Amino acid sequence: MKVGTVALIGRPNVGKSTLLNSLLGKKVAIISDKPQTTRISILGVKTTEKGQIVFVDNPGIHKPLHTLNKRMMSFVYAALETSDLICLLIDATERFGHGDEFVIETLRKVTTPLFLLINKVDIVKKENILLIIDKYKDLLDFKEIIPISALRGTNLEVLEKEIYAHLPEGEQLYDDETVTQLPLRFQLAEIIREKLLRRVEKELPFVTAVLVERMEERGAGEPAGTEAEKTAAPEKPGSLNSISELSIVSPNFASKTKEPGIKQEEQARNSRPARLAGQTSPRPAETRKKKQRRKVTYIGATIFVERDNHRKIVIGRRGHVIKMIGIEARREIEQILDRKVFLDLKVKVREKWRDSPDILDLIEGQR
Ligand SMILES: Nc1nc2c(ncn2[C@@H]2O[C@H](COP(=O)(O)OP(=O)(O)OP(=O)(O)O)[C@@H](O)[C@H]2O)c(=O)[nH]1
Ligand SMILES: [Mg+2]
Repeated sequence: MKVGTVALIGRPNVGKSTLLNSLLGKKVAIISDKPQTTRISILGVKTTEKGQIVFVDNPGIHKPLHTLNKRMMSFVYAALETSDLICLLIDATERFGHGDEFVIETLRKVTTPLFLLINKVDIVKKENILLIIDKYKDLLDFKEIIPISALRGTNLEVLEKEIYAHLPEGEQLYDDETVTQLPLRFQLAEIIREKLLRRVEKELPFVTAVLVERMEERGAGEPAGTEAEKTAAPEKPGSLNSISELSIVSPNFASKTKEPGIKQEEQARNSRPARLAGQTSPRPAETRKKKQRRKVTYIGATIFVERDNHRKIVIGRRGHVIKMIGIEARREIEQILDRKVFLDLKVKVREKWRDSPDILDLIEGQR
């Protein structure tokens, strides 16, 4: 068996998380067109008849200004130290600049075998790829230089073959079924953050964080999210109920079916036949089943921002933005949990949370 850890490294937005998901054939990491989406190292295990590759997606390499960013970079440094192979991803559509020099300098100190992956070749001309190869080939001691498209899956088989060729022999580190080790709570917070990143611009992506504070099962008799319920069970930030831990062992973000639109969903809910007068009551077992089906998972999450004007942007005019984030996140979460979800999103201002260890600890505590 060939077994080893492969770190995906590179500047923000080059496509590391897209590559992780494509290699695994599953959505494990969230993706956005904004830089600094990934904030921690994310493991993705791929087991084949040849062996087991543990891919480690990482935050993008950047000069850290805040405590958050310093913590992000510490994941990168740890990954560089503990990997058997490093894949440096670059974006074929971007010109070489200071950020790339910083990456090269960071990697100069590392002795681990190194591949160069030229990503996004689906949207550049062949001549440009040759120019990039020419620019990079002598900058570091690359064992392989492979043009890929993480999005389209181009050349990923070649990449995997070359990775196996460079990995040591060893015992499997994880069982065959393991894909990632992310706790459910972290995944859910990330899904919410992904939908949020889609809807905000400028500095907003950098100043937002998501904390899933509560998650519990609620029955049909106690409608989810009412004020009465909230007062009955006071919020305990950082605490979670049992369900979060037992829901998913091997998380699968991948969509199973095409979701019905909101309208269809609402129609379905409204079209439940009302019991006619004189109709006999259902038998107890049936009632239990029905109740089970009607149970919802309540998820209470907080979106942190740094200023009140950020809060207004995230909420949007008449709550439009937060509503759309909520709808999109809830749909994906319902697919993962395979049950109805009530998603309760709040937006809180915490000045300078990016430099507040208590908030950073809470957010990191989700993983
Ligand atoms: N055309 C094209 N776009 C890609 C490709 N790979 C990634 N992208 C896009 O590039 C953007 C960034 O992708 P991510 O996977 O989030 O990048 P990342 O390197 O993980 O970014 P950070 O987490 O911020 O460091 C997204 O809009 C992706 O859709 C590719 O092969 N081709
Ligand atoms: Mg990423």
